[in-house]
Amino acid sequence: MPKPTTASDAKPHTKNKALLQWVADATALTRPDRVVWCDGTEKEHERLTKEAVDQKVLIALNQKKRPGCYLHRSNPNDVARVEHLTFICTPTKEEAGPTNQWMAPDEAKAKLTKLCDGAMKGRTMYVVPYVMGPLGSPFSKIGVEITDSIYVVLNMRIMTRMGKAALDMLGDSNDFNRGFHALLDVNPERRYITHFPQENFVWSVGSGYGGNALLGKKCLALRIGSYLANREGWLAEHMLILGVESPEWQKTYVAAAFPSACGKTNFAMLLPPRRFDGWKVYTVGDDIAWLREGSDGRLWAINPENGYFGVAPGTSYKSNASAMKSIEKNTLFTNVALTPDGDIWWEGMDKEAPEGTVDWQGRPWKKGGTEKAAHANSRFTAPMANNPVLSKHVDDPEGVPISAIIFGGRRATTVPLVLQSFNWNHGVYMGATMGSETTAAATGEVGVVRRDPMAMLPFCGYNMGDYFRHWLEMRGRIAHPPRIFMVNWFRKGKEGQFLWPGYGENMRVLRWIVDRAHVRVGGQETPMGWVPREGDIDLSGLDISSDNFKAATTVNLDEWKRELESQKEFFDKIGPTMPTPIKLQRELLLAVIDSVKGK
Ligand code: GTP
Ligand code: SPV
Ligand code: MN
Repeated sequence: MPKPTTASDAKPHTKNKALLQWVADATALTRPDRVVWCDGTEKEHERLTKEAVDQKVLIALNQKKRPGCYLHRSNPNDVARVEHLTFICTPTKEEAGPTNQWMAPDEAKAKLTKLCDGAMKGRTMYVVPYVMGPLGSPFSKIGVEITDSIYVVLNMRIMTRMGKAALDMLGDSNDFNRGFHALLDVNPERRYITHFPQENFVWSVGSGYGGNALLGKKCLALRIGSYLANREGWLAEHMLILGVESPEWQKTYVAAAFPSACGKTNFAMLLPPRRFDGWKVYTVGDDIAWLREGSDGRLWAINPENGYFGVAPGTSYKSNASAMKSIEKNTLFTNVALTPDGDIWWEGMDKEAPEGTVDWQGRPWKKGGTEKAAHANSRFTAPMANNPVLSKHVDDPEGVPISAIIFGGRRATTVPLVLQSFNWNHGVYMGATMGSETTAAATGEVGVVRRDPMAMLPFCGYNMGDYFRHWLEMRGRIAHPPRIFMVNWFRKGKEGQFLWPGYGENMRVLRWIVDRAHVRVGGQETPMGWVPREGDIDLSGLDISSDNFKAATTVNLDEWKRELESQKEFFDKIGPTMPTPIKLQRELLLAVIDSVKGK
C-alpha cells in the first residue's frame, strides 16, 4: 500500500464504496508513492501551488502585477488536442460512427492497462472529485478524476466545482464519471485519449494538455455528455451561452456553436460598441452548454464549467477587455511568453513585447523573426468569478432560457455574415453541414476547410448520423424552439483581409439575431435563408465601406451551389445513418438554386 506523507490528504472524505474500490484498483495498477484526496480548500490550493513551483511545473509570475498567477510550459510535443489519438470505445464500430476513431473496449483497456502498470511509481496520485454544472442542479454531473499531474489538479480546481462539495453531492451513489489520467512519459507514441460511453469512463494517458487531460471538459461534458444526452433526451454542445440586454428589452439568451479557436470566448464576453449605449452582454458560458426542455416549453441551458480555458494570442483590451480583466489574478497561463519583469505576453496583446522576453519554451525571443513568442494554442485558465460581465444566473440550477441558437465557422468565402434558417429542421441542416477552416487548437494542418457539424466533429461521443437524428427529434420536445442562425465573422476580401471588423462590432449582428428571434425586425428571404435588408443592421459609427458590407453579407448562388455539392461527400461519409430530412434539405436547396438560376 502507498505510504501517505500527511494523514489529512490520505484520508478520503467519503465512504462511497464504488469510489473507494475504483481508487484502490487504480492504486494497485499504477503503484503511486502517495495518494492525495483533494478537498478543494484554500489551504490545499496553497500547498499544491507551492509544490508545483518547487517541482518547476509552475513558474511564479510577478505577484505584484499578477497576484496568484503562474506560468506552465508544457512539453513541446504536447500543445493541443490530438484527434488522431482520441478514441470512442463503444462495443461496435457503428456506434462510434464514421467520424470518430474507434477501438474495441477490451483492446483499449488491455493497451492502457499495460501502459499504466506501475506508471505512478515515485509519483503522487491525486483523486479529484468535481461537479460539472451548478452545485445541486438536477442537470449537473459528478466526475472523479484520478491524475498524477499537479497541473491538471490546479486547472480542475479553476475549471470545475472541485473538492468536498462534489463528494457531498455524490453521497453513496455509483452514478459518477470515472476519469483516469496518467502522464506516463508524455510521448505521442504512448498517448491515447479513450472514452467508454457505456461505462461513463474516460481513460487518458500520455498528455498533460487541455482537452486531453482536464477530463471534465471535452471528455465528460461533450463526448460522454453527448452520448448520455442522446440516451436521456437533452443536448451537450460545444456552445457559448450569453445574455443580451437593451434599455428597452428584457434579457434574451443565446447559445452559439463555433469550432475551436473560432471566437466563442470573444463572443461570450462581447463589449457593445459606443453606438449601443445601454446595451449589455453577460457571459453564462464560453465553451460548453447543456440544453434541455423546460416545463414552459422553452429550451434551457446551463454552463457545466466554472472557469475559462481560453486562447491567449489575439486577446487584448481592445479585442476582449473582459477576458483581460479575468486574467488579472488567480490565473494559470500555459505556453505564453514571459517578460523580464515576470509578466506574460503573446502576439496581439495591446503592448509590444519588452526587450528580454523569452518565448513559450523559455528561449530568448527575437522581435520581428519568424518564430512566435507565445504558442498559437497558448491558453489562460481563469476562474469565471473574475469576469466583470459574468451573468448572475451562472449558478441557477435550471439555467437560462435560450431564444436563438447560432452556428458559426471560419470561412473565407460563401457563408455570409448572418443567415437565419427557415425553421428548426433547416437550422439543424445548417449546423450539420457547417464547414470551418482548421485552427491550432488541434494538431494537424491549419487553414483547411473541413465539415465540422455543430462544431462537434471532435467531440461527438457517438455516431454523427444518430446525433443529427437526435437534434431533429429534439424539436418534438420543445414547444417554443429557439430560432436558428448561421454567422461568419471571417469572410475575406480580394486582398485577403477580413471584410467585417468583428469582436465588439458583432453586437450589430447579435442585435439583428435577437430582434429576429422576437419577431421585431425585418429581413430579406433568399433561397438559402433570411438575411438582413439594407438598414436592418445598424452600421452607424462603424467604419466599413458599403462595398465591404455588401461583400460580407451577400449570398452568392454560384458559391452556394459548389458548397452544397461538396456537402455530398460528407453525407456519403456518414452513410446510412444520415437522416432523410437532412439529405432532402440539401437536394431541395440545390433544386431551388437551379430553378432560380433558370436551369
Ligand atoms: P476554443 O477555446 O478553442 O473553443 O476557442 P473559441 O471558440 O473560444 O475562440 P476565441 O474566442 O478564443 O477566439 C479564437 C481566435 O479567433 C482568437 O485569435 C481571436 O482573436 C479570433 N477572433 C475571435 N472573434 C473574432 C472576430 O469577430 N473576428 C476575427 N477576425 N477574429 C476573431
Ligand atoms: C477546444 O479546443 O475547443 C478547447 C480547448 O476549448 S481544449 O480544452 O484543449 O479542448
Ligand atoms: Mn472549445
